[in-house]
Amino acid sequence: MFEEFLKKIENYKQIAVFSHIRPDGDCIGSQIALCIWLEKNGFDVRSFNDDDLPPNLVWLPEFYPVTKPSEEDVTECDLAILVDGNATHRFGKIDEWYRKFKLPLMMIDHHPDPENQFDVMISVPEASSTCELIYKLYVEHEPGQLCEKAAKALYTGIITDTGSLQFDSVTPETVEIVADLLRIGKFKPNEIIEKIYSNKSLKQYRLLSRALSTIELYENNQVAVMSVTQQMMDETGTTNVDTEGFVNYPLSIQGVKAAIIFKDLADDGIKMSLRSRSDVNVNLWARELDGGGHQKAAGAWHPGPLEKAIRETVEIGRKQLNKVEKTAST
Ligand SMILES: [Mn+2]
Repeated sequence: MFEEFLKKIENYKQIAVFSHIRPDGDCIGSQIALCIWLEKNGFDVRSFNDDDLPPNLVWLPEFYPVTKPSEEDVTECDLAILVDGNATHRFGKIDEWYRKFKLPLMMIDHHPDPENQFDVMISVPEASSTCELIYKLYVEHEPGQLCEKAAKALYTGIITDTGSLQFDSVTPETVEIVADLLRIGKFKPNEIIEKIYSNKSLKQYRLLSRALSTIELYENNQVAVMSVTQQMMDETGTTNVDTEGFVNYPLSIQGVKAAIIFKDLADDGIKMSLRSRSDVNVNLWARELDGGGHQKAAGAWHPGPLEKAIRETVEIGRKQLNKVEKTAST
């Protein structure tokens, strides 16, 4: 899988590794494990993200620092590697800089339909996570280089991107990889799970309680909609980051095939997260709204207002449900 990558990377010395904006466990975990790998193999590595890390991941850069990039940082590098995203516009300012400085790009990712803008592309949409791919890079090249820190970073990404090994993207191989990471990393799952999940604040639960009371079902109770408004966040002293994981509540209502959380972020418009636990493809759904993601988890924006966003999105979902029903009955 990494044959071309391993050959071409030898042409470079100073490498900048980027993870996508609004970072998550998989992009930061894969970024850190890749940086450790690059460093072990003699490259000069810098690790960048334009955004702050969410509070449950701030411990990860202890393994390898992730900083905000400047134009100057980027001019010092002769290659950029982008992880866990397949289009430069998902990575912040590097989108502009790589064009300006004609910086070669490589990409390692598991989202469908990559942009055609990379010199080397490792694109595996059926992989559970980008961390699973970075694990394979270690194994394919020199398994002995996989250290405790990299193992913990990779474990974090696989766990967060698979809903703790619950999603359909999890294969027997994914579980074998996790077993190997536990062995190599010499940690107990709870050491990391607690950092990722048991860090909720009371104000976050106050917001959750407001959000739960907005849940409505549509399309014969198959689509669940939850909303969070700027006012709710202001009144509970929370921000958009605090809504992480909320969508799983409407998604776990009996009979629901897909759930959407609408976040009315006032001037910024409405951010939607779509989740499926059926054959409903929320990636196609989000694409009709100029968003995208995976079959079971996708995102999109709507200019608003909220009621209009919900109405139009549910309308699109109706087509998806009909399509699924049709395929099921033939
Ligand atoms: Mn990912």
